[in-house]
Parts: sequence; C-alpha cells; structure tokens
Amino acid sequence: MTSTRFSRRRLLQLTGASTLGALAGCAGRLPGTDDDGGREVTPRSTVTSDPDSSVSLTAGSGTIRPAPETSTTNWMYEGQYPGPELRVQEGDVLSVELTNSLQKATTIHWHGVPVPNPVDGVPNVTQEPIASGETFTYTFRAEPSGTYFYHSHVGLQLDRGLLGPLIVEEREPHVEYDREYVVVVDDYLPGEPELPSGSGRGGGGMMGDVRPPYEGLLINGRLPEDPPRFEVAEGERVRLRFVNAGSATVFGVRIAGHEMTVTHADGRPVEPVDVDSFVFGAGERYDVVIEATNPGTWAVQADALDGNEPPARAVVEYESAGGGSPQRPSSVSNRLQYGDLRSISSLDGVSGEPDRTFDLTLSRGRGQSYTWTIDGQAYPDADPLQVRPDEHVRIRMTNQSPVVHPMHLHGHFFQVGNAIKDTVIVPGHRGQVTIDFHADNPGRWLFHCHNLYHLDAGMARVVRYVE
Ligand SMILES: [Cu+2]
Repeated sequence: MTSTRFSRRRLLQLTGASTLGALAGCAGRLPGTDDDGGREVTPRSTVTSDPDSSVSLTAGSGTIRPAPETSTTNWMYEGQYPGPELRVQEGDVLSVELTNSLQKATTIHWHGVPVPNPVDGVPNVTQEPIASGETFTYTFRAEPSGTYFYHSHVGLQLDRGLLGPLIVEEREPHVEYDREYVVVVDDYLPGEPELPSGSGRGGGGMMGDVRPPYEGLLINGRLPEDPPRFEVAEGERVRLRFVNAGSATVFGVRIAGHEMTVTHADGRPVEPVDVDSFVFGAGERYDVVIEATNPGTWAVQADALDGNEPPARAVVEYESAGGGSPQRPSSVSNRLQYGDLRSISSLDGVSGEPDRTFDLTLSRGRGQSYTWTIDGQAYPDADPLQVRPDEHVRIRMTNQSPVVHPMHLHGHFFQVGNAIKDTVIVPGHRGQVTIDFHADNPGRWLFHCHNLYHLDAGMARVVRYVE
C-alpha cells in the first residue's frame, strides 16, 4: 500500500436517490414508473459516518513490466498492476476517492461486497460513468469479511489492468494461520481489448467462442519467467487468497509438494476440505491453507483450461531452501468440486420453496454480430428480472452453449448447493446450475457472465426491486 495515500477526510455527499433519478432506467425504463407492475424500491442509503479508512486511487495509464524483457502500456490504479491491495477490518467504513486520469469514463465495482446500490459502480445502472478528469467517492461498510477484488465496470477496461485486491479481514478467523499471501491470477493482454468480429472464424462460429489474443498468464502481475516468490518457514500454516481477476480464463490451480485445505469460497468460510487442485472462473475466489512441512522450492501453478498459454506461476520458497528452480506439481487426482463446499454460516431467507423462480437459458446470440444472450436477449436491450423486497428468489440456468459461463450476481450472496458464493461456473453443453438468494438489498443489480467479452456482448440482466 506504499503509494496509496491514507487520510481522514470529509465524505463527499453521496445521494443515491438523485443519482438514480438522473439516469435513464435499465432497458429504457425510468425509475419510479409503474410499467411491469411495480414502483422501484429505494436502495439502502450509503454510509454517512466518518470512514475508518480513506484511500485515494487514481486510474491512469502507465508502463508495466511483467517480465524483465517485456513491457507494455496498461491502464491501472496508482501506477500499479495489480492495483494497490486495500485491506480493512470487517465492519470498518471504507472510503475510496477515485480520480479518473484516463481519457475515457470509468467506475469501480467492489466485486462480491454487498454494498448499498448507489456505490456498486455499474455505469448507467447505479451511477453515471466518471468522466475524464473527474472524481467520485465510494463509501461503504466493509462486510462481511472475505477475499474480494475491485475493478472497472466500464466496457472492457478490466482487461486493460484496472483491478486490485480488496481484503476484509475477519475478526475471528475459523482457521489458524501464521502468514498469508494474496495471489491475483490474470490473463495478460498487451494492447487494447476488443470484441471479436461477429461472423465466421473471428466469432468462433455460431455457437463457440474465440479467445482474446493473450500473450501469457500472470500471478501478481508477473509472467512465469519471473514469478513472485512467497517465503515460508517450516512449520508455518500459510493462507493463500486466490483471486481469478482474468477476463476470459478459467484457471486450474495446483501447488507442488503440498495439499491445499480450502477454507473460503468467494470469501465465505467453508468447512475445511483437502484437495490437490481447484478450478475457478473469472470473478471467483478461493482461500486455501497449506502446511509448510515439506522444505524446498515449489511451484504454484495456474493453467488456463480454455487456453494454451504457458501456466502462470508463483514460487513457495522455504527460508531454508536457498533458492533453486521450483519443483513442478504432479498430476491432478483430487480436484475440488462445488459439491465439496459446505458453508459454515447459513444464508437467511432462502429455506424452503422460493417465492419467485427465473428459468434462464444462456446461449450465443443468433445472427451475424458477436452477441451472448440470456433467454435470447442481449443487454442492454433486455428485460429486467423484477423481484420484491424480502423474497426468496431462485434462478435456474441452463447453458445451451459449449463454453462455460461464470455467472456473477451483484449486491447479494447466493446459495448454490451447500456453498454460499457470488460467482458460479455454469458448465457448457447443457450444464445446469440453480442459485437461491434473499432479496434483502434493494436497487438495481447486474447479474451477468464474468467473462468480460460475454458481458460486453450482452450476457447480462438487471435484477430490479419493485414493490
Ligand atoms: Cu459467459
């Protein structure tokens, strides 16, 4: 956090209602109107008490060097990629003043944190995009604890490097550990991201997809030829907080010489489960603990399951090991499945039968252009999913495409099996996933695929609270 400026400052007045009122509604509907049988519910207001932590972030462009011989121009926060780690205690009020030094408008979304709607950072849904040269202050109570990340929610800016980790420390962890490292896994795209062209090979045919021209895979901003090193001492328990900040990559993660005990999924504590690998899609997070009982130098490896770039790497290095090249992980025999995850806490308001169910089909759009749809509609030309306060809402998804979709719901955690998460992979080839959530956070919340290209090509809906 060295270049992050902390200060106590007066909050900018955040008036969510007027911000919302100034904007056109989702799918062209104005808030507060009675179409589709409901008046929009006023969101929870933002925190007005003095912040416990105040941070200034500037979004701008600069040069990154992911390896000694490699450099490129990126967009980033505070001149760092990944952006500065924001770390606060559970329940603290965090205030982040974002200054936009880019030539394009931007926002920040606090991925996974159920913030009040006006500070959720979705352009034209919860706020106007922050114009070049302008500032905007996001203030919210950081809860519950967990491993999160923050990123731009405008267009394809996430794939230009506008991201960073957000750690909300628990007051009483349910697992013991001696030290921890944050592990941000990402795909590396030098240059400006763009949507594939619609037709023919460039669009991957009618049903499939095309991968962006990634030139590598990164851990904490490093290519595998210059991996970050995580020092450990023999006998320690080491917590690793993995964030998939990639824009279009499903990663499979392994650590040589050590079993991983998964302790948290998307920040929520789970009953510890031992595995030798896990898979996560864009936007998912897992915390694991390893026991440092096997001195040496060991690779942490993240393979792209849907790409053929060399795997991202980090190195776990025992103080006693004295360097040397790391040993590679062996083949996978015990990979984490969603069914292995058992949340320690329960989600209120989702027991029994739902009050409302949406059956949604995920698929590639028909026609010439590159589009991805939910029930045949491509956002923003798509109907909102209307819910009423306090409802138990179920969403059943069927994936009619051959590629996976990591689906993310803003503003809420959801139950999937026995886990509580905010992002879940829906497998390809008619894969089905059902999520349940409690409608306890009024506003307009994006529900979307976290493959950034699918999102930008329409795979999103707004969950809209009406009464
Ligand atoms: Cu998708």
